[in-house]
Amino acid sequence: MKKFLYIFILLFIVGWAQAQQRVVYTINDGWKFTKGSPFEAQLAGCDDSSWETVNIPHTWNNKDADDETPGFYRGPAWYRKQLFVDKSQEGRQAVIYFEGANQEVRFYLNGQFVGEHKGGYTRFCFDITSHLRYGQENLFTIYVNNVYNPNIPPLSADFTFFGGIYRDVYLQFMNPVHIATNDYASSGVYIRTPEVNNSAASVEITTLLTNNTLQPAEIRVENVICDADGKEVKKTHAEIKLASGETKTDISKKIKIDSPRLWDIDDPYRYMVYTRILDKKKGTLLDEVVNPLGLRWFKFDSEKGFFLNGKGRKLIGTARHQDYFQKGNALRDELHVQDVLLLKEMGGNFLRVSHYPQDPVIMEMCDKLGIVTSVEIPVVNAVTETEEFLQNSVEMAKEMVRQDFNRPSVMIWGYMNEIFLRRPYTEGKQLEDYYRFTEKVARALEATIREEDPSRYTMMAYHNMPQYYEDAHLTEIPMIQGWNLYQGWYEPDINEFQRLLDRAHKVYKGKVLMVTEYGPGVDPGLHSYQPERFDFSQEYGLVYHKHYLREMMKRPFIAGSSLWNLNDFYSESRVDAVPHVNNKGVVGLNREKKDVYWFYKTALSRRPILVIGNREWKSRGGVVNTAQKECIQSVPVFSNAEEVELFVNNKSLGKKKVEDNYALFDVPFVGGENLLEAVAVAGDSKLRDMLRIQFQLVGSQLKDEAIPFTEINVMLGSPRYFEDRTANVAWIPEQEYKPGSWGFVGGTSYRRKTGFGSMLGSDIDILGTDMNPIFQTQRVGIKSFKADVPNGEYSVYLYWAELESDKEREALVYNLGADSEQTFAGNRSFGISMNGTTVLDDFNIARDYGYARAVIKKFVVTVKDGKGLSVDFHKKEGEPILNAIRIYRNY
Ligand code: GCB
Ligand code: CA
Repeated sequence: MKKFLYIFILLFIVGWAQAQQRVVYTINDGWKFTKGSPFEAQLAGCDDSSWETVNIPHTWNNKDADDETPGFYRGPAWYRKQLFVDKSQEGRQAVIYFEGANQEVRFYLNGQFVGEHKGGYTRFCFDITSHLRYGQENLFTIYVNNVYNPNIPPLSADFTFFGGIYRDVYLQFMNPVHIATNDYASSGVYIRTPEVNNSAASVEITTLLTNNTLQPAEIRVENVICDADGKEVKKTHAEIKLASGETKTDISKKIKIDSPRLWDIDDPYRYMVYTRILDKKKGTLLDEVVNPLGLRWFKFDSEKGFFLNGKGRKLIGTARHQDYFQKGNALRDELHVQDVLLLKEMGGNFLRVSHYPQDPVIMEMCDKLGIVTSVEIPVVNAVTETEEFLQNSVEMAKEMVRQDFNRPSVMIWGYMNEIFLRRPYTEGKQLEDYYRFTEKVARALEATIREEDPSRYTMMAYHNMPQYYEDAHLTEIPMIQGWNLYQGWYEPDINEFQRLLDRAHKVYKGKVLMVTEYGPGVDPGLHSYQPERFDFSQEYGLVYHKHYLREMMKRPFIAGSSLWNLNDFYSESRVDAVPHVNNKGVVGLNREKKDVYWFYKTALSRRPILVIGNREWKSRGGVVNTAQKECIQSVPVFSNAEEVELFVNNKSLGKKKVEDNYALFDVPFVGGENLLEAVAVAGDSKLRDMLRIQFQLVGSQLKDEAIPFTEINVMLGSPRYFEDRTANVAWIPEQEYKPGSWGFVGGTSYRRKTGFGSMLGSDIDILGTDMNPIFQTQRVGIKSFKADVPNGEYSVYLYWAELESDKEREALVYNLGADSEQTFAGNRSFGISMNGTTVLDDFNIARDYGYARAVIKKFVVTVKDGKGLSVDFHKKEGEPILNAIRIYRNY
């Protein structure tokens, strides 16, 4: 009786389990983690009690990105977890599925090696059926390393290679007779649309089927195409016999859909395809997989650009890195979702998913929102001349294509970004061989992708050294040429941009052209009314983007563009206004919107827009320059209305015509709070925007009682304004001293030489501060800094950093040819006196602090007898310097 009951229960459980569908859930939480290689970490005996506990998505480099030490941990690490697996899953197929881990993974289950994967940006999975213990705890151990491996791309790149399991991990359980999971971690279903037009579409569905039981299986395969409301539109079926252990392909051809609703940028309509397999006799459902189906046709034309469903559409959008403030690459899904929403809100219709395949959620969102995409594998900067490198690259290309095969948004597959940026040789036979090998890799990738998916286009992105790519025949190979252009940034002449476009159009006749990258660095805290390249100001950002957008729009042969970049991102070896961060994003690492974001949104969006720019500049400052004791500074108001009116503290400044997406108003700011209010009419809608700004007014006559002196914060050698957002201090540019006022006496602005021309100040990372900008510019040869402040006691802070090193400055790798030269300042030493009292006699910054380190000295000075303050510099050796000064009134 007891035995009977037992069998009954067992039958019940097995029967229930078999009727069950796929079960998929994440196993992200509570992993034990350690860097390094502990002894036998995959075995139960290894003591992990002292390891950290972490959740996936996880990277071990997120803190490295924000600390001062150059470099980041590139080495091995281990994750371990005991995980109870339900008894009810026994007898089913079990798979562990990774959305991505950087960069090499070895997976062990209950002490046994299960499988490995190479490459940090594609998905992969392992069958764990035979290793699992059901109704018990199982020891999952995962070895991951992000060590440089010459055979795994990328070898080098302008982004940080965050190590870890930085995307979700899942367990999947399914019937042993199922839709295959082992085809490059794809869905096992490949949907093609050989013909689509307005009246009809034909669909072809290929399904990989696996029988992992010991018996033959007779199954029925069904594809049900449903519309977005879930109503059945078409259904196919086939009957198939699978021998034990066999995998077979079922192809359902010529499924016709009449009057299809198309997938388009403005109406990204998706059908869904339910692929099911059923037990032929019993009719029970064995397995089911769902895929999106977008019906669209598209083409790229070398003269007229891009066409979607027969309509010409200029593709305008961004590239995107998977970074977030202090998280590195370990982002939860919502953060990915937010990025595609930001792009859509900006009016973008194109995403260059670069430089690597990204989280599935990104692709889902692009499908959903009508964003055309190009996805690429991370073969960046250079190749290694080995068969293994070539093979790994080809494998990555297959993974990429198969994993996102069914995405209606994907129209381009990319490979190789600026592959000759880091050529290991510059001439001779070695260079010749290197070119030949790179060409071989390119041809292998092109052939692989075209064979895998002839329905899409291929693309490669070049940097502005066309000769290299021509010499290696790389300009001929892909269907689309992508150009990464930075004229007016790395190269001085912004007008060279359109000349290069016209050249490419002429020289590469018949090739489709896209601008795959362009953009200047912008620090939201920096502003300038004399914007110039490399100043990282919001204003230069506008100058640059305005020019590029205008020139691209004029040229129908430019099929599209992806500005660099949607968001700021971490690049450990980079030194810009913010250390280790590439700040070419139109939004910041925390997704704060810069003025250039509003510019694009206004230019691209069809909805009425009115936004007062400089939104994030909450503490501003400036010197009185009107008789009414105000300071006039310009503020952009972004709008697609014809004209806008701006009120400042309830007074109208009149109406202004909008040109190039914004109107620039000269705003008279008063000290303290200012209320800006913009109004405009666009079509039927009345638009209004408001902004409050704190303004720190500095008198031009410091003894002026109408503006009592409290403090001034001045950056020397610079026309830039900088907002210290931590302490809400407004830094203002220097001026020359005039009696009664304040300013420098003598000297010149420091400019660093770059490969082409020079830049204002330096872009080296200043150690010991989080306010690089106030140390990156300086006045060289300064004689005095005078301020005719009233009598009282003052704190005087002097700011320095030695910007000139005695070592040849390491060429900034990613400066695209703008190699820097660093000259030695010589032995710089000078004296300083305050109102005649010597405070330092032999001040040698390099000697006492070294190169590129922030030095701040605070002095307390009493000003008497109406003499004001004079800080005087006395030359001993080399030229005296000063980077910034803060004068703060104590009493
Ligand atoms: C490029 C690279 C990209 C860099 C960018 C830059 O051309 O393709 O990876 O981040 O330039 O900012 O220099
Ligand atoms: Ca995810």
